[in-house]
Amino acid sequence: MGDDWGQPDFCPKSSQEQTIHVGQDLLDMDLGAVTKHSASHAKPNGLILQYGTAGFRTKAEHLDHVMFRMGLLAVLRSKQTKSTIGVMVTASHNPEEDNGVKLVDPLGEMLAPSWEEHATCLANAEEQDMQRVLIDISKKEAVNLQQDAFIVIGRDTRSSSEKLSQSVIDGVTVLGGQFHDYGLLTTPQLHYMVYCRNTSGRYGKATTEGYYQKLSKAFLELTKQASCSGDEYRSLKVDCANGIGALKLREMEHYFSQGLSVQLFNDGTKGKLNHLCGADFVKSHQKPPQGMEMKSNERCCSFDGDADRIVYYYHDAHGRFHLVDGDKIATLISSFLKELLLEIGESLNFGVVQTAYANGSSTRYLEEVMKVPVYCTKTGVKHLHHKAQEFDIGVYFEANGHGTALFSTTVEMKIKQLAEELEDKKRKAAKMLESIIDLFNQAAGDAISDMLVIEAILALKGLTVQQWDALYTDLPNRQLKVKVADRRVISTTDAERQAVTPPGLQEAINDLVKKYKLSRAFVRPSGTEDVVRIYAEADSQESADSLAHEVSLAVFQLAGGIGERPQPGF
Ligand code: NG1
Ligand code: ZN
Repeated sequence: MGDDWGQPDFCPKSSQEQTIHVGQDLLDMDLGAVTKHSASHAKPNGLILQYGTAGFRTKAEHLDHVMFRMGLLAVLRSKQTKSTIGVMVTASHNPEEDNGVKLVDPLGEMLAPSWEEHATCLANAEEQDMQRVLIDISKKEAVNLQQDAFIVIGRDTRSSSEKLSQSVIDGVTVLGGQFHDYGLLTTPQLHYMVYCRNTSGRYGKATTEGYYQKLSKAFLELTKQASCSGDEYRSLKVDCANGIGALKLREMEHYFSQGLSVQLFNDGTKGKLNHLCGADFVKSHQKPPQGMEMKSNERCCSFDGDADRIVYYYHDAHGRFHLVDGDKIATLISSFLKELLLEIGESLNFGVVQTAYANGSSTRYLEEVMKVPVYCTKTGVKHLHHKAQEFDIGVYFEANGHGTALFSTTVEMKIKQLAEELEDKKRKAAKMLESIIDLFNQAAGDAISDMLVIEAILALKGLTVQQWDALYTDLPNRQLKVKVADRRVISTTDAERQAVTPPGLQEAINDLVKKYKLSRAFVRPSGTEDVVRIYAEADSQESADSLAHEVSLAVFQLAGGIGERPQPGF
């Protein structure tokens, strides 16, 4: 997303020129009250925001009106779907000064694309157009305004989050919606709550207690089957990015402490949120977070600021840092699930979903060694999630550590049945599968749930982090950012692997890629920052760095770079 100051060009203009005929049910919406309350959540003049990869995200001080309006929108969405809708106030791995908001759809999924457009429209409407936009949305989506609405709200630990979530509540109540404010939650916990509430508790109990119990029970069921019980496998250092993950992991740890002991770092007691720590820092700088004491070969992991991403890492005996990212997590999980399926003699439709950022070695390993079909989607978990839903079992991960596994209802039922019917080794495998299904957060990628899944698999397989890391060797890679006047000049195709505009850019990238061995490069406009992202990989770090730099120069030149020309060196 990122922000912009100028004229909105997102909303259809047609209805501005039309006379609006308002039906009686639309008048049931207390538009007068909306206007009155909206005035106390005024939109900064000329500010334009877009509902991007992860909702709205920008400086917290610019978000009050967006929060109020997302409260309104959540009520309309809830009325339309006749379901509970979630609103999460967070800016994930962004700096402490930022904040953001996203809506969670009935099955814990990201908001449907047509509603993302409504969100953008509503957020950018001038005060005098608010009523019209609300009526437009209600008409277009055939919202029955008589329907009840229920909204659940969660927030991260940012100092701005509490006040902003109050603005959401203001929006919800002014349209007559009921709500439950969970207060501090990780993003995936809020997704879980929404999912539980809309499936009449079948997925679990919609409380933090219910979440802790469901996951811990599944984790302990699994790990009690592990033959190696040495401490070596059962303690883990966790960098919590000074965020919500620390609070929630503290609350939860005694539920699973029989199976795993966690040592928390960057727990928010001193450091600043996401500053020199957290999953995003570790992944993008390829170095350990500040404030973590790492001994050689010790297994460590980092959450991001809202605990929906996780990456692992360790120092080897020579002090070299090794990152074990989302691609390796997907590989570990896939191989474990495939083994269990083989054991119980079931061949199911199994697929792995990645994005263009997945390391080339991981794709090759999955396809050629593990013989698993791999699919590539656009960046942003909603794309991966939707693709993964097409399979009986779909595992999806972004390289940055955001992901989970999804199991179709039919598969879940079948596994439950097999766990009762089968005997001996097969029964054991089916039981394990049953527990691991419960351990995944199927509503969204979840650092806590993924951590427990990984820890269980490592314990069951008797694998060290080094052995896991040795599954394949990552191709050296580099990610860079370039500032341009308007990043929308870059459009892409083929799951963002090819640039369509500006003219000449893809040709330039193709020529540069040809200069290096085992190389690949692509560029795309970020959905969360006002930058163009560059990705390059090649046979050596030097080549990957050099290719990334050359591509960034091409972007700077052909896509309207601003500020200083990109310099070599990192
Ligand atoms: P953008 O800023 O669109 O690249 C980043 C991540 C996404 C996703 C979103 C939401 C990379 C390269 N991009 O999106 O994968 O996680 O943030 O948090 O990691
Ligand atoms: Zn996050």
